[in-house]
Amino acid sequence: VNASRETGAAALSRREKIAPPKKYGVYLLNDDYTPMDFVVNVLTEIFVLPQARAMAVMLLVHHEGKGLCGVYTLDMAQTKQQQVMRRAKREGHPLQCTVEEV
Ligand code: TYC
Repeated sequence: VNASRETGAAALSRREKIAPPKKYGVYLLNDDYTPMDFVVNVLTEIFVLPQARAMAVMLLVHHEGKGLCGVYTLDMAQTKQQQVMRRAKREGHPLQCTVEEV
């Protein structure tokens, strides 16, 4: 965007015209088989939630069917989703994770 290394007013006014990157929510979906402690570990380790928040999100998904884990750029959201799905698959759990534009 600023490849010409322009500075000052020209660069600033150009930056002001760049739309902020779209944001994407990563959601966990409920199922009847994935253990609660596995979900809590996913939330603390992949989404870096404190233990109490991880427990709250896990229970919300358990009761409501779906819950927001975090909001990221598309790239980061897809990476988190991939990390969740790979870990679940590796451990033999059917946990599903979706990415949606916020
Ligand atoms: N419903 C699961 C159980 O009772 C727990 C669970 C919570 C599973 C959240 C998935 O995204 C999920 N063991």
